[in-house]
Amino acid sequence: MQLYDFPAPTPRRIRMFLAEKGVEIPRVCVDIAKGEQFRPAFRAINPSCTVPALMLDNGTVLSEVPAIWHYLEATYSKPTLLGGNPEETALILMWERRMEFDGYFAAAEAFRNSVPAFACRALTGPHEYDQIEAVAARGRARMLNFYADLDARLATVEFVAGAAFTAADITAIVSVDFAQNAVGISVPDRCENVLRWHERVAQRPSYQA
Ligand SMILES: N[C@@H](CCC(=O)N[C@@H](CS)C(=O)NCC(=O)O)C(=O)O
Repeated sequence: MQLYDFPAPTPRRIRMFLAEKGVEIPRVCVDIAKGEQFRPAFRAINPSCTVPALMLDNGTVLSEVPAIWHYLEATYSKPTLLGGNPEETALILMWERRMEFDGYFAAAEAFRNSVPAFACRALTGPHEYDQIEAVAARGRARMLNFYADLDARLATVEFVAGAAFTAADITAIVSVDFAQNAVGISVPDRCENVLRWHERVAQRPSYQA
């Protein structure tokens, strides 16, 4: 197995997942800052031109974070990050998807529609799309709503999907860090539950992945 990787938010979701499981697999850096994702050698591996991608020993390539997570969870079952029974798994998937849709995509809208380096590349992938300033503004507004909604959620539970740390926390913290570091949208001081949760999750060794 090898992981096609880069120090960017989405591959970090896989690195954190692996670190939580205590698993190390060989990594190949695809330098997306230099455009290596568009080179024929990588397109042959992942025509979506994105990282992460996981190549299995038989040559099968998995892209898309949830698909890679499910494979890794089935292969390295402990500790579970996707739940131990159907109800737990469904709840984790529900919360994880909300974190991605409301958090990660909000930060990505704000980032990719405003940074000059992404002119004509407002969406990832092989096709060109113009930036739209109104979408960047909407992404910033959505991110603030995400913080407020996450704060309300974390007022009642310790972790995003309930009592245990799960994949939903990985997507949530990667989204928060992406918004803070790449777009400058910090968690407001009033979102005390988010701040407390962030501090706690940041103490886990996997946070450094
Ligand atoms: N839907 C993909 C998205 C992956 C993605 O957006 N990766 C970014 C890095 S964070 C990327 O490869 N960007 C390449 C580019 O900007 O051209 C997944 O869930 O794995």
